[in-house]
Amino acid sequence: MAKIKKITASEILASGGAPSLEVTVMTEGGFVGEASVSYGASAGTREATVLLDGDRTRYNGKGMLMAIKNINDILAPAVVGVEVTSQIEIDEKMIALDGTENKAKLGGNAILGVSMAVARAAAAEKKMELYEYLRETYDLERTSRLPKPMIVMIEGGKHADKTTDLQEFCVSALGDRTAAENVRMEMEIYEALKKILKREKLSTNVGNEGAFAPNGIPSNEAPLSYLVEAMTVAGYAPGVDCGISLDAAASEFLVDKNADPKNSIYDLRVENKKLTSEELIEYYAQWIEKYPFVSWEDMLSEFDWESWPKLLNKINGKFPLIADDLTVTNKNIWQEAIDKKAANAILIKLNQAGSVSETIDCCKLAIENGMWTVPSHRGGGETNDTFMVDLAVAVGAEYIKCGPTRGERVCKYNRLMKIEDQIKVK
Ligand code: 2PG
Ligand code: MG
Repeated sequence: MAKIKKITASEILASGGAPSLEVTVMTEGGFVGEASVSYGASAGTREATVLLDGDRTRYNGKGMLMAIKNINDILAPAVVGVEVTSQIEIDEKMIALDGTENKAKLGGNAILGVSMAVARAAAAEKKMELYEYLRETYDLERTSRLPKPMIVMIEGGKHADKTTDLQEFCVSALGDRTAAENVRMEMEIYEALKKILKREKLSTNVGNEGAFAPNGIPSNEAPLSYLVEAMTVAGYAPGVDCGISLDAAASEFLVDKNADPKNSIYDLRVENKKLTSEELIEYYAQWIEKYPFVSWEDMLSEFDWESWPKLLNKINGKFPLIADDLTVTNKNIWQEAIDKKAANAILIKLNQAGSVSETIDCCKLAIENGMWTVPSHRGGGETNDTFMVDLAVAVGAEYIKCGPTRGERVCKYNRLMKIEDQIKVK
């Protein structure tokens, strides 16, 4: 095959207006792979490090020149000359060069950028679509099922000002429509929701992820009834055609991250309530029978390990409990969560893991356990890269989570629909 000839990296702007990284890999045969890296606003503490310059005179310290230097001086010399299709070997080499638990030395952003761009260059070299190449490289089972959209419709928490405490209220498609029909359904619901928010005299401005972020929303429960109404008004049956997925991102409303997790207190600012873990579980539990849920995510903080199994029990198999900040796309932590029966589905973010191989290893663990994988966008700095969609198709993910508007979000659904068209033609 072909060896890697050249690697370049540069700063680009991510959706939040701060820099991210774009990496280009070129093979000796002249094939090119380009990738850019996203990062979160409500990041889990155990995620792979996003190496930032810290130089306050550039981008308020958020520049990525150090990560670029690490690519140029350390990663590129190690990877240039290696067969471009040796993805696993290349990832292992980069992880070893870093040598830390969380990629603190070279930066998860630097390693992941190279890892993704190598995969794209190899797919180009082999004249394969990225999802096909990933399937082949990681020996993933071929499934004809495409992931369904889990679209953030209302956002709060750290993704917007003065809205809900819970971070995301999503509509998730159900049933067996095509990807294009699922996308259409979701966007019709989004339009219906806009009218409902206007009627409620709430703003239809959007937050980080392009979802509505209405100020002065009366409670954390209000969006649930707005979503059910929007589904009905748009002509879809709640619980049949689509349902609700929540991501509380509860670590963000935990009062004291350093307190003993046994004494966790959660501050629901919108309702002026401070709740213990037990009380928070009861607060959520009232909603279980009332609304058509498809999944819940990070309803408790990433430190509150003891409470997760209690919530999972409470849900009692009605829908999956997804771990995001708790497991940070880390295979070992995910194994621990499975063993402790803390969660039974996992959110997947390439930049939490920091390499393509580790991300797919983590997905494989979910697949082996018959559990959902949900590849996701990031709230803080998303880019126009659509790798997460090809990843979702390759691993046979149940859903992809992303926002409903803004170019860096809709490109994900556009890629999904394109893949569907390609599959139809084949
Ligand atoms: C999440 C994500 C994406 P962030 O918590 O699931 O929606 O947010 O990227 O800010 O961590
Ligand atoms: Mg989350």
